[in-house]
Amino acid sequence: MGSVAKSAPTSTRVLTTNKHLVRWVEKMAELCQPEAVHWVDGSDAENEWLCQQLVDAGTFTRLNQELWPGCYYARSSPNDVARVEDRTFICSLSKDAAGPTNNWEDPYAMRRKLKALFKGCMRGRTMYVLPFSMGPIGSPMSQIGVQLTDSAYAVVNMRIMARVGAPVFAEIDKDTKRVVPCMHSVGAPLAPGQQDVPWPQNDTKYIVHFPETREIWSYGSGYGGNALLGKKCFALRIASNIARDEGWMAEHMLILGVQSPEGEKTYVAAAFPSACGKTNFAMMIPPAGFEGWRIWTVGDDIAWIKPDANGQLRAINPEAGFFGVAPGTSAKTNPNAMATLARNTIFTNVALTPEGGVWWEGMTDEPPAECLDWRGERWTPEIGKETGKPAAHPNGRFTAPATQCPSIDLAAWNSPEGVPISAFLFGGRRASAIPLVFQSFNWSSGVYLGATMGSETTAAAGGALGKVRRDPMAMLPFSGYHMGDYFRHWIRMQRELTETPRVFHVNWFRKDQDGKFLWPGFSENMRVLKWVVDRVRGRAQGKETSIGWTPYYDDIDWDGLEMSREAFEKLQFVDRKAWRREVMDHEELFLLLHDHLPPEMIYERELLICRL
Ligand code: SAT
Ligand code: MN
Repeated sequence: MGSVAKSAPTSTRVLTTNKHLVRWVEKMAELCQPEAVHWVDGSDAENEWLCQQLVDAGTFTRLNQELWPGCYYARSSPNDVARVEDRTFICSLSKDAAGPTNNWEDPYAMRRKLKALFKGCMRGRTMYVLPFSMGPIGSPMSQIGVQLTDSAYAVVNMRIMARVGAPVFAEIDKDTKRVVPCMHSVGAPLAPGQQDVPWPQNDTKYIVHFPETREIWSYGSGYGGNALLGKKCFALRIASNIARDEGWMAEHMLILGVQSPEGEKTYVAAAFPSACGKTNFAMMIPPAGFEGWRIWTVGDDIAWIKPDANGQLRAINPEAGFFGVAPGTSAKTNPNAMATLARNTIFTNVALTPEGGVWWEGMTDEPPAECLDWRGERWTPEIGKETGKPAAHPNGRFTAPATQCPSIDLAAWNSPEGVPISAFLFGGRRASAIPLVFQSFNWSSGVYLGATMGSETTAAAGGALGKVRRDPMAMLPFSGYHMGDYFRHWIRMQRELTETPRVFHVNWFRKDQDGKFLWPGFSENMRVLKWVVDRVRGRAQGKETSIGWTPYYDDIDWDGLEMSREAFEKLQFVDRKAWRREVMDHEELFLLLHDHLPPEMIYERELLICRL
């Protein structure tokens, strides 16, 4: 990358004419007392300068540029490796508005607490003024935020994950949209002359949302969803509030387009909890037997969905990059992801190889003979076996630009009006009871499917293995208001639509009595997706069962896959006994939410019980 100037940034001058923004920045600088204020223009030169600073500070290691051009490597502090759900707060005026599944504190009390925490918290550091657009700049579906942060790591990651810099300031200067203020500090002020650490953070962490005033305050963490405030904090928790008020939806969903050999394109959005293969599904390459078919990726994590003037739901991906889990990603499981992260990518908490490359569990069949693990300690396959310690943290991540993905639907991804959504898919990781695929009878039974979806906890998530956790629409940690009201909002959306998308439930993870997966998954999921498209287009039969419409064996395209009629029946078996237990489990969630639960959910449950 050549030599990089170490001089001070040129753009410490104010880059906006918006007086409110200037005043707010001044006020916050007064509170946080940074050494310098840097207005982020988003240029390549600025990015290189920031990355060089991170290298000098020991936060970044520049990877071997022959092997990994434009790539950097970071290790977080061991107690700052994931989102912190128990430190995440929704501070609405009333506790009731946040609901029983969110942490709540009185907003006035929380503001006092935050003020004390942020007082002088940026001493000795630079405060970056980072403007970002979630969604294409200028799109009517986009939203704008400004993140003030003392973390250059957050800035360079946000630059990949969102549209940032001068064009966003230009948009702010038009003064046509409300700007969401986002405060972020790692909470590690430096005394004069004090030596910095590679990963500054604070053991006290707060991820706070004020839904009514649309504000985010994040303290103590430099990692992922805690620090890249455009992502979960804005695009889901705050946006879900905006969406409810304005009649649209902010969802934890991937968006993909299915293209037939004839060129027909059908877009679907899908919600799976983490570690259920959302990124793999969004970037799928169709299997043998599906020549001429293509999957186009629009997004892998978040969808903003809105009815257009004709009552058709349209979706945009508000993000500009992928913040994906590295372990398990390989040329076999997801070649498109591997191509995406081959350059201009930031790797966090994976292993560093002696030749200046990265490695993680599952990347190759053969681990490297030797490497440094995510803590920076020497790791060999033998040490790994002895200690049981993986080389990469299970939540090790890559931050990669979406435009580098070979399957990116570039036109759709940049389109201000978004893509038409024809189907919603809900799914989880379920060893038993739940068939490979079934379709809900209608919108409200589809909302019920999403509301009651569950997933077995994985090692990455911690806790008891294999226990089913209810995670409605995969939004449990991300809905910025009461889950019961969130279901009501889903129910109500139908009134805005001339044609409702069809709703499906999928489960790639069903096992037989011996614990063997009944379905090969990955690219073979295309067969299920094709049935979904055929149903949407009115081309495929469905068999009515007590839980919904299921495919007949002959309605699935089996070209290129060995799957007997009997094996398929097993995959699709509706086990009434298991489903009765399932319904009891739904009741538990409903009891928790009962005083805000829309009546449709109760009716749907009753109907399901009758059918069973
Ligand atoms: O750290 S993030 O919230 O961005 C990713 C995740 O936890 O799903
Ligand atoms: Mn996610």
